[in-house]
Amino acid sequence: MRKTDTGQTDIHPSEITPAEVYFSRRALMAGALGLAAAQAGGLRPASATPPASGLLPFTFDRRDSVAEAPNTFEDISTYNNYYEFGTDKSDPAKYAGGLRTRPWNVTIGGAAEITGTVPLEDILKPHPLQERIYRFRCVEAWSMVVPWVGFPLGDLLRRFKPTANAKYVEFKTLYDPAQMPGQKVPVLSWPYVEGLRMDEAMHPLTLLVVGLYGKVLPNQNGAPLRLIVPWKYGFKSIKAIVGIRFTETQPATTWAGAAPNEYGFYANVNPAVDHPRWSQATERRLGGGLFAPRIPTLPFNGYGPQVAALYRGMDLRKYF
Ligand SMILES: Nc1nc2c(c(=O)[nH]1)N[C@H]1C(S)=C(S)[C@@H](COP(=O)(O)O)O[C@H]1N2
Ligand SMILES: [Mo]
Repeated sequence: MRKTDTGQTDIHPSEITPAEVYFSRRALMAGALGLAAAQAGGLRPASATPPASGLLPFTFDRRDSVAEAPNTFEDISTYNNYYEFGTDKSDPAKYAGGLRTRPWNVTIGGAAEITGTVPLEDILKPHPLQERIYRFRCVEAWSMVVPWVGFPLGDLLRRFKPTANAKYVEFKTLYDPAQMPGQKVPVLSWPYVEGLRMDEAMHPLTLLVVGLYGKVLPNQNGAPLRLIVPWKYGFKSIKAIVGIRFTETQPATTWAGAAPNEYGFYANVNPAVDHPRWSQATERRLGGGLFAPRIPTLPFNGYGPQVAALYRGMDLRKYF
């Protein structure tokens, strides 16, 4: 994997919204939404199917957000890992634009009372969108701060009434080499598969994401539906999800299968456990340039107070 961040951008300057402009506009929008809800007599914004493009309605979740300054939209959407579109950080922004994200179906299967194939609109409709500003850290030791828009994965999973046999959840990305040319190259086994233990999947920090910076997710960031697990290395946060399956045994995940000594199933951010080929003790925030100082990486990416209890009694060197 490449470790440089010198990828060129081909976004037109007029498309770039500086963070300060975005955040003041957001305050105005939130105010307008709040006013509309108050006029309708409702306490929270009505849930509605998010649009296929453009702006999204959301409420800001301050409690689950960090106070750090977000990276720019440009940083977040032009320096990506998405091997279905190439292995270079600049490939996804160049080649993912043509992916058709509508119509889109998600197949829910395995140990649940309700299973079947559900159109994206029905997956999203009952869930009011929240914006949460999360730290995000790639296993390659770069990190960023992102204003994601989504809703807790657990709220979706509960609708399908998982049974007592549901110990894990497995996620699958679309397999369509005609649309995802990287899948013609055997750099990974396709389709990309990820998984979580049931309690991790139900944790309120775990999000299904449909947008960032208040807009529909750019294709290179995993549209129309991707996972975000902020206390785990980035590869757990699978993009373009078409399958969700409740399983009794631990899912065989793509990176853990490709290099089991380098990538574990748990992949919790852990500065005390190095990657076999590099240190995980520090990270470099995107946007600071090549000479940005490295900053210390926090256990569980800083989310230890919320999630450390999930792993009580586990040897995190063995279950890395
Ligand atoms: N389907 C799929 N999902 C994926 C990947 C991928 O190659 N394919 N890369 C992962 C890795 S390694 C990271 S760091 C994040 C990057 O997310 P971002 O491009 O939105 O920053 O996506 C993850 N999800
Ligand atoms: Mo990553």
